[in-house]
Amino acid sequence: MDVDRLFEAMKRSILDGEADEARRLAEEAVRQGVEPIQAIERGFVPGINEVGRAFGCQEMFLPDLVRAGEAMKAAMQALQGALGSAAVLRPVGTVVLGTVKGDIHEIGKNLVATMLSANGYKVYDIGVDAAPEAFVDKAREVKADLIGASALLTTTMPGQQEIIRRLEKAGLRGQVRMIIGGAPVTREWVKEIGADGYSEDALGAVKVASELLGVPCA
Ligand code: B1M
Repeated sequence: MDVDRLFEAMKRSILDGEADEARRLAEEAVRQGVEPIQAIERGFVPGINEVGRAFGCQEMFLPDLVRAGEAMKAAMQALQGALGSAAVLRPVGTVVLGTVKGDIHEIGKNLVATMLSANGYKVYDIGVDAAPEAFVDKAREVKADLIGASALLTTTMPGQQEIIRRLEKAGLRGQVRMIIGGAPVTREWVKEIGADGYSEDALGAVKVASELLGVPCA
C-alpha cells in the first residue's frame, strides 16, 4: 500500500474505532519502514482529532469516543517497539509523568513518555487520575529533575497548578522543574500557574525538557 493510502486507512481505522485494523496498519507501517512518529502524526492523530471534533459537535457519541480511544491505544502499542527506548544506563534526566486527578486521558501522556524514554530520560509514569501529592511524593522518592503533568479537560487543568503549589510547600520547587501539556493548555495558562515549560506535542516535550536541564541535542 502506498504511504498516503496507508495514512488515510489509519485515520479511517480510528474513526471507525477498529482496534484490530489500527494495530494491523501500525504493524504494516513498521514493515514498510515508515517512521513511527510519521504514522502517528500523519495517520492516527488526524483520525482521533476528527473523532474529537465530531464528538464536540454531537455527530459522534461516547461509545464512539471510547472505541476510537481503544483503537488509538492499540496502534500506539504496536508502534512502541519501533519508537524504541534508549538503554538508560546513565539517564540524561529523571522525569515523573502522569495525567492529573480526575482525568483519564492517557494516549498523549503515553506518547510523551515514549519519546522521553527514547531520548535517554528515565521516566516514572504514575498513570492517569493521579493526585497532586502522588506526583510530588514520587518526585521526592526518585529525586526527579522534572515533573510532567498532562491534562486534557479544561476542568482538570487546575490539577497542574496544584502540583506546583505542593512542590513549593514541600520545598522542592528549586530542584524539580515542572512541564505541562495537553490539548487545552495554552501559553497563558503556563504563565499564570508559573510552570517552567510547555509543549504542544510529544517531540516538543523532549525539547523543552532538554532545554530546562541543559541536555545537549542528540
Ligand atoms: Co475525551 N475529551 N472525554 N475521551 N477525548 C476530549 C479531550 C474532548 C476535547 C472531546 C470533545 O469534546 N471535542 C473533551 C474535553 C472538553 C473540554 O474539556 N474542553 C473530552 C470529554 C468531554 C471527555 C469526557 C468528559 C466525555 C464524557 O464522559 N462525557 C470523558 C472524561 C473522562 C475523564 O477523563 N474523566 C472523556 C473520555 C474519553 C475516553 C476515555 C473515551 C478517551 C480517552 C481514552 C484514553 O486515553 N485511553 C477520550 C478521547 C480519545 C478524547 C479525544 C477524542 C482524543 C484525545 C487523544 O487521545 N488525542 C479528545 C479530543 C481531542 O483532543 N481532539 C477528547 C491524541 C493524543 C495523541 O493527543 O492527548 O492531545 P493529546 O496529546 C498530545 C498533546 O496534547 C501533547 O502531546 C501529545 C502528543 O502529541 N501532550 C503533552 C499531552 N500531554 C502532554 C504533556 C506534556 C507535553 C505535551 O508535558 C508533560
